[in-house]
Amino acid sequence: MKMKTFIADTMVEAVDQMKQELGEDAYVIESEMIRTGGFLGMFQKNRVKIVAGLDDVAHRPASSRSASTFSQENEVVVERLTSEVSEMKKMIETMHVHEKRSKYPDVLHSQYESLRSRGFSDELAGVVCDAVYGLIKRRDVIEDYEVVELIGEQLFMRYEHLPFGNVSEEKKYIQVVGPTGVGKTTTLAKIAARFVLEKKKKVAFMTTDTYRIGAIEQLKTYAHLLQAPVHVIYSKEDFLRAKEALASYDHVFIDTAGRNYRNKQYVEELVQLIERDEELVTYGVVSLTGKIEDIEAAVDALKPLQLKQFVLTKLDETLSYGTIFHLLDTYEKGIVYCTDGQEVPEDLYEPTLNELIHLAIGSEVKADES
Ligand SMILES: Nc1nc2c(ncn2[C@@H]2O[C@H](COP(=O)(O)OP(=O)(O)OP(=O)(O)O)[C@@H](O)[C@H]2O)c(=O)[nH]1
Ligand SMILES: [Mg+2]
Repeated sequence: MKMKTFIADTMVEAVDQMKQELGEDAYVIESEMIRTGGFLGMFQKNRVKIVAGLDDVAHRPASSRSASTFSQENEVVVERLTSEVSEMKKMIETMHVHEKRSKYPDVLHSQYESLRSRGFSDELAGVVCDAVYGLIKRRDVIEDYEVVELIGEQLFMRYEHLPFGNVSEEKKYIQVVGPTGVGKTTTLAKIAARFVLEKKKKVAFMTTDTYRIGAIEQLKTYAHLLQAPVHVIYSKEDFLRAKEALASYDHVFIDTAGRNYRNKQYVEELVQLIERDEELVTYGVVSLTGKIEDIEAAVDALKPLQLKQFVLTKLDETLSYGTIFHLLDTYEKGIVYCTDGQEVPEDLYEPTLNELIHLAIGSEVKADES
């Protein structure tokens, strides 16, 4: 490699000199401003100094490098540049997110991160923290607990119009639907037991789960403890007959099979089997241990069943409580029950919004007196 230094009044002149002397392949390795001339340090002039370089390979006559060597070299360069550009894009995106959130003071930023770690989406955590930021930005000092309380208040205001608890006691038929293994049968047994033990109701069961081996036996075990009859429904006619037979009962709890409801046919079968009327209420059962995308896909598929509210299960197995608020945001339906264990009927409760917020952020909301 050949190297040479050029000094000129401007960068453009220095580069011109370099190209005249070393040719078009020469390039600038480094450049700096220097001061030259003058007298005793006075009247000095700013000039540009560049160190130019010229690779030996560029000196060789073109014929000595084959076309294929050129194209191979070009490919390597293009590949390197593409990967560098994509790295830079990623860095810029990360910087954007960071810049967006770092507008928060530290005390709020750490709560934003805490919401994210509990399963709140970027978007929801951002909306809530933006609102809190609006409230605190003129304050010089703010404590952690105050920020947490303000977040709680924001969540409360956002969802207070939705129904929490308040199972539809006026409905005779109470149906649960949801993906496989979320806890439908166990939860139905818990609810039915509460109706018998606390509300002194006369209850019965129906099940459309004729797919899973042992499903009917599982329900019969619970029904036996409550001395309640179980009707197995294979067809719409079975359903109508069972309805007649159970005319004198206060409530009939309808269990359904857990299936991959992304398959529309399964949803249609269920719609056909259990005739919808004013006396029927359907609750969607969602396990909080599920991935949010899977939960959304299942709930979307269940739309024809007109879910009234959600039952949230397995709260004892996760800390991802952000999923609860994601559901409230996306579907605008409240939560009728939560379950937090396998014990029937103990591990079931009708939540208030305040309790759910407390679970998620560890703060009570003063505004909620309910
Ligand atoms: N830890 C925990 N386990 C639960 C809870 N609710 C249900 N389970 C357990 O989850 C498992 C599945 O419960 P099931 O009631 O059979 O679920 P399912 O939705 O009826 O299942 P399929 O009918 O097969 O779709 C059982 O072992 C239950 O004991 C809960 O709140 N917490
Ligand atoms: Mg079941």
